[in-house]
Amino acid sequence: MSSIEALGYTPFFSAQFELLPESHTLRPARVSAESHGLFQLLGCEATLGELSGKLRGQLKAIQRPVSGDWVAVSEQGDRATIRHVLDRRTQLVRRAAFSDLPQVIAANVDVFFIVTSANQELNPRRLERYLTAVWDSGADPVLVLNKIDLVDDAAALEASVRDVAGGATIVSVSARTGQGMTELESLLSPARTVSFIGSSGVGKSSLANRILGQELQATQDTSSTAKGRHTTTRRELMVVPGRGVLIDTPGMREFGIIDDEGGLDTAFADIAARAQHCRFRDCQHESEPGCAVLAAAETGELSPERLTSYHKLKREVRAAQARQDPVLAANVKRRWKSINKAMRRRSR
Ligand SMILES: Nc1nc2c(ncn2[C@@H]2O[C@H](COP(=O)(O)OP(=O)(O)O)[C@@H](O)[C@H]2O)c(=O)[nH]1
Ligand SMILES: [Mg+2]
Ligand SMILES: [Zn+2]
Repeated sequence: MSSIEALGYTPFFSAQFELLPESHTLRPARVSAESHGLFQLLGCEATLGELSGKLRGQLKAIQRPVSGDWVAVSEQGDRATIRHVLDRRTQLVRRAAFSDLPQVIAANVDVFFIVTSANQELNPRRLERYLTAVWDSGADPVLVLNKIDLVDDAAALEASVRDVAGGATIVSVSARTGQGMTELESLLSPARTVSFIGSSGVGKSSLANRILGQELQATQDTSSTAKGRHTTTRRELMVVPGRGVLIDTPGMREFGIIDDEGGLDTAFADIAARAQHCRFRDCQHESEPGCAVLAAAETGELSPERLTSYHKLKREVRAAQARQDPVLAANVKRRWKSINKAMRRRSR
């Protein structure tokens, strides 16, 4: 495997690159971090790049390169000019806390490890939110329950999130003792990009460090309080030799759902499956007669909290769509991909 392939340069990207009219004068590179309009690059000679003037004028905010993006650059020594941003295979989008605008957290991630801390109260509602966003992104989610060294019954904990997880794999680990790390690491593979998301202090950087086998990421010891302190200041992309690519994201206080309904229907595949038996095709499962979803909530087959959470996220998606940037319409393809995934899962 060449070094650029080890960075995750698959035919999806090389095919796009080779179709660029001036591809013989350019090189592919992967963005590992971004700060104030300067992009850290891997895979080419230059280590830092800037957008070409033309791109600066053309790109919508959501199209600007982020950690994980593949770009085509021309180089002048250690500096590069980014001439093209290759189409993303996946993108994780959230609604930014203050501006309300869509913000891409990471691009071209294959698997998101959604990390929660086993000792803080596990919040199923937050997990549903992350799962929705990850299914929307086009990547696969894995639920990671970290810090199991601090709990007595890890199996009970896993059982408590199984309904919420749906089709997602659940892995219990401890970044401190290394317990469960073999299972987590078995999900890595060369040329595949994985990333950790979750609230601050759940142990994302500690897990990344474990995998890398060295202290590349800043973590901070915060004594015995459940809440660790936020120490990651920017996203970073790292190659784990022979085992793929890893992107660490900063902790996010809020994760506003912005995007399609495909992710929601995948994260709530249990509700989507029942909805097929509602009397009305466009049933909103609020108060309609013959609603199979409400019936399931009444019998306790479906937890009322989960239904409430579904409604809440759905409203959030609607509100976001009403303000939506037209560029997001490009996500239609990904939405169908994730709906198809849900269908496959349901029919299994
Ligand atoms: N007991 C215990 N503490 C952990 C574990 N993983 C991380 N921590 C601690 O939790 C705090 C936050 O970890 P960090 O990796 O910086 O979290 P991040 O904000 O998600 O990147 C630090 O004090 C870590 O030492 C674990 O598995 N067990
Ligand atoms: Mg961190
Ligand atoms: Zn219904």
